[in-house]
Amino acid sequence: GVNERTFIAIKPDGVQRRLVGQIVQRFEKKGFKLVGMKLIQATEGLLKEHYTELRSKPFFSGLISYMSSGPVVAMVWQGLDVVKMARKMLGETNPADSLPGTIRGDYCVEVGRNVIHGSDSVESAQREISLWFRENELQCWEDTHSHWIYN
Ligand code: DAT
Ligand code: MG
Repeated sequence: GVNERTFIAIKPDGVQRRLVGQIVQRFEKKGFKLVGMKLIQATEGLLKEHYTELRSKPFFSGLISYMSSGPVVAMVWQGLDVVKMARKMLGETNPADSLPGTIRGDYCVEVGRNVIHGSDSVESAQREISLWFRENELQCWEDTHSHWIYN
């Protein structure tokens, strides 16, 4: 439904490369609603929990050091089918497989520096949102032009 939420994070390379504004603008222009956002230096503990499914992968320790190498912009976006649509906006995990027009297709070249995270299912979105945000950091605000986005 229209109240679906996803967790999006602009990774340390995205922050360093000053891509925050352009990435946020893509989600705003699409019509999604921003309900949470913070700049955070993630601890290794948080990141290991966030990526727990990947803990046996050979790239896991490199992934954790990359993700903890600087602040990330953690966000929660809300809207119809936002989990799936945000994944489409991101592109594929490997930027080389990502079409131009997607965030990874437009802004990066290597899988180990792929600029942005997005939840891969509604269940993982709920898990990741509760891992990164407290309930009182999420805002429920009335979107005064939602009838121009939803009929
Ligand atoms: P995604 O971020 O598209 O959900 P994932 O959950 O499979 O992809 O992996 C999480 C991150 O781990 C990914 O954004 C970049 C890194 N990663 C994945 N596969 C990798 C690989 N083969 N080599 C290096 N890093 C990889
Ligand atoms: Mg993933």
